[in-house]
This record gives sequence, structure tokens and C-alpha cells, in this order.
Amino acid sequence: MALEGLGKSLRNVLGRIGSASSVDDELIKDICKDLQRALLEADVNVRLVLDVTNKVKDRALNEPPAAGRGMKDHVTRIIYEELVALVNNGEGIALKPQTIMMVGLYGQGKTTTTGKLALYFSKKGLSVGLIGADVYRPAALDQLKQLGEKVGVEVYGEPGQTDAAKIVKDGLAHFKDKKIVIIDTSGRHALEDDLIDEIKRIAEVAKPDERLLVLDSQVGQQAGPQAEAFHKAVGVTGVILTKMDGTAKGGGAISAISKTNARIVFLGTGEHIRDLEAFDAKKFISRLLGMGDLSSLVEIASEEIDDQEAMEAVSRAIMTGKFNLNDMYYQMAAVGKMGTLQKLMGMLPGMSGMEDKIDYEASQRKMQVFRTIMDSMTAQEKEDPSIIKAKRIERIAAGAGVTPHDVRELLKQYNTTKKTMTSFGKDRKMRKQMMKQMAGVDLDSLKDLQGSG
Ligand SMILES: Nc1nc2c(ncn2[C@@H]2O[C@H](COP(=O)(O)OP(=O)(O)OP(=O)(O)O)[C@@H](O)[C@H]2O)c(=O)[nH]1
Ligand SMILES: [Mg+2]
Repeated sequence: MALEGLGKSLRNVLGRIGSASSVDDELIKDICKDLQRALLEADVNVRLVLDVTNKVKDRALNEPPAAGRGMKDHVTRIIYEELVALVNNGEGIALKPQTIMMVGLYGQGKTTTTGKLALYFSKKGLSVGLIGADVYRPAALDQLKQLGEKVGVEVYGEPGQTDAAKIVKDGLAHFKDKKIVIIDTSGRHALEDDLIDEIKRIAEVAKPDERLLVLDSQVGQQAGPQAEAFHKAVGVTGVILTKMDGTAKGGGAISAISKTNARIVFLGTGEHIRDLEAFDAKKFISRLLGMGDLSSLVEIASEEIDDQEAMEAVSRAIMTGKFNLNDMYYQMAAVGKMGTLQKLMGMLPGMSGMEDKIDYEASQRKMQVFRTIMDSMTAQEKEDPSIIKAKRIERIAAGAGVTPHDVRELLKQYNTTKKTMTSFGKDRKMRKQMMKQMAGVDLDSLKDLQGSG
């Protein structure tokens, strides 16, 4: 996952708050410095970084915590809110009839994402037509046609035509009955005048409702000037960050949004046609921060965990064999909210019947205790609870105001759950099928798993 580095350093910042004996002005200033470093390392533009950290500092030092909320929770929540504000610039793409134009430099993922969007809108029940207006690269139309075929969407193109605006004009007439028309345009290595002229002319002909800038998340600080130039030419309304499955630092892309004043609308998370996620700032930041770490944000987390996400968390644990305390906490929150894990358990071969053994109320009560205990642990301990030795158990218990028995119980439950989770992953056939399902995981697709398992 991209932004792994950023996520890790942000989680360390929160970990510092969690393990501090008390939150005073000194700590807040220190934390803000750490936060600054984390964002700068991820390539976020300096001005933005200072903006965010000054806001955090100002609020943390001056705003009193809400009634019943401790200082740790308060500061954690402020950081979360300010990070959400950093990437949040408005609503997603509306599900209404519209024309969408894709722009971006060479190889950023325009054509691939055009195909992904076609699937996205078709799945929502809207008819889609695609226009291939890349007259620059000979194979571009074929590439788009292949994608169209995959998702059952018609592609309009005029092989040999060199006037992109004319193709668009004809294509729009051809697709006058389609609800959604998406225009794929050509890219270049650099921002040359003729590229800018071409997309300007296309925009004049098509008058697209959305002008989406497709941006490779690996692009660093150059993302800013790129975004600015496209914005000047056509008025960018939204940004799609692609290749989020890579190892990008991501901060450059985040900085780019502030140059266009547009919002991030989708994330590309792989080469497959299904690898597209509607962007949700709160979910994105919650995930980056590692839900479970954010004990103060449990309410937010459980509001926002949907079926899909809980499933993904479970699948991820099964697939990778990696499962830490935060994951368990996150999953418990999901179970408490909607019995998602129960559904999943019921569908996995060998696990049906297991759902009856889950006591949801008891699990809710336990969560309260676990939350307090986890607050007294360091980030490392949550990452790898096996490093917690007897002496630390006593300390953690004392810090959390519970008995050592409670701490041991948390660790025991963690070990059992981990064993269950990772034992699936050892079954090769199972793993392969899981892998296949993961991109577009939904309840129906998981039913197939049961049938063949
Ligand atoms: N891993 C990964 N690869 C992606 C993603 N999106 C696109 N790609 C890959 O990036 C490469 C370029 O994608 P295209 O869609 O052809 O990019 P483009 O912007 O249309 O390129 P030009 O038309 O040449 O300007 C292809 O190999 C895609 O498979 C993504 O989200 N993740
Ligand atoms: Mg292309």
C-alpha cells in the first residue's frame, strides 16, 4: 500500500500521545514537530505542512476538550480532523447524467481509469459511452476498446483522425442517449503547448461537467506545477490518484489538490479494472492512522466501517498472515457494529457454526476494557504483543486501572484470533481464491467461496 511510510510515522505520533503519562504544552509542541517531520518526509508541500501543524498546535493548546473526553483523546481527534481537512475538498462524483473528461500527463493512468470508471458507473445502473480522443498514441484506441469490451461498454473512436475535438464532437452526438460519457485524452511527457491547446479545444466542444486530473501517486513535488497547468487550461474539478497500490510517498499528490482547489474523487489501487475506490477523506485518514490506534475515534471508526471495509480487513489479515492488536480491535468494532465478521465466518468453509459462539454484548463490554488497556500500551507493543513480558503486563494494568488478569485476557484473545485468521492463509487453494475475490470483495462473491471450499 502506498503511503505506508506516512501511515507508520503518523501512527508513531499518535503512539507517543497514547503512551505519554500526561499531555502538557511541552508534549503538544513536540508532537507537532513529529507531525511536521512525518508530513515533510512524505513529500507534502512545506506550506501545507506548516498550515496543518500550526492549526493542530493552536487548537490543542487553546481548545478545551469536550466534556468527558481526556486530553489524549482530544489531541488525537484534533490531529485526525486536521488531516481529514487537508485531503477533503468536497463531495465525490454525483451519480447523475454527465460528461467527464480525463486529463493528465503521459502514463499516469488515464485510459485504465477511464475503463474503471465505465465499470463503476455501469454497476450503479447508469448507461456509459467512452470516447477515445487520444490521437497521439497509435495503440490508444485499441487499449480503450479492450477495456470497453471487458466491461461491456461501447467505445467511440475514429481511427486515423488527427483532430481530437472532432472525434469528441462526433462521439457526443453518437452517445446522445447515454447517461455518462467519458472522454479519454492523450498524454505527453511534458506540459507542451500543443497538449494544452488540444485539451482546451476538447473542453470547449464537450463542455464536460467534470474535468478529472489523473495523477500517479508516485509523482512527488512536480505534481503541484502539473496540477496548476492543467487547472489553468481546463479548470480541474477533481483529482484521481492512481497506483496507490505502489510504494508512493503520496504527499506530492496531496499537495497537488491544494493547487487546483479540486477534490480527490477516486483512488486507483491496482492494474485490474475493479481496482478503483471512491475517495472518502475520513475513511482514508482513519485507515492511514490505523483505526485501532485511535481509541478516541472509535465512534467515528464504527460509524465508518462498512461491510466492504471490514471484509477487506479480515481478508488482508488472512492473506498476509499479519495481524496485530489494532487489527483485532478494528475487527471487534466492525463486529459490534453490524455483525460483519459473523457473516464472513458463516460463509467460510469450516467456520460455519462459529458465528453462534460469538457473544456480541460481551464483546462490546470487553471492547471498553480493551480500549483502556491498549491506551496504556506502546505502538510497538500493539504491533507485536509477543514482546509484552510479565513485568510490562503489571505496568500496563496499573496504567489502565485494570487487573493483570484483564491484560492477559486481551493477549489471550489476540493469540486465539490471530491463529484462526492466519490458519486460513496457510491453505493455498483458499488463499488463491481469497486473492481473486479481494479486489471487489462483496458478500455475494464470498458466497462463491463457500460453494467451492
Ligand atoms: N499498479 C497500478 N497500475 C496502474 C494503475 N492505474 C494505471 N496503471 C498502469 O499504468 C500504466 C499506464 O496506464 P494508462 O492508463 O495507459 O495511462 P495513460 O495516462 O492513459 O497513458 P498515456 O495514454 O500513454 O498518456 C499501465 O500499465 C496501467 O496498467 C493503478 O492504480 N495501479
Ligand atoms: Mg492513455
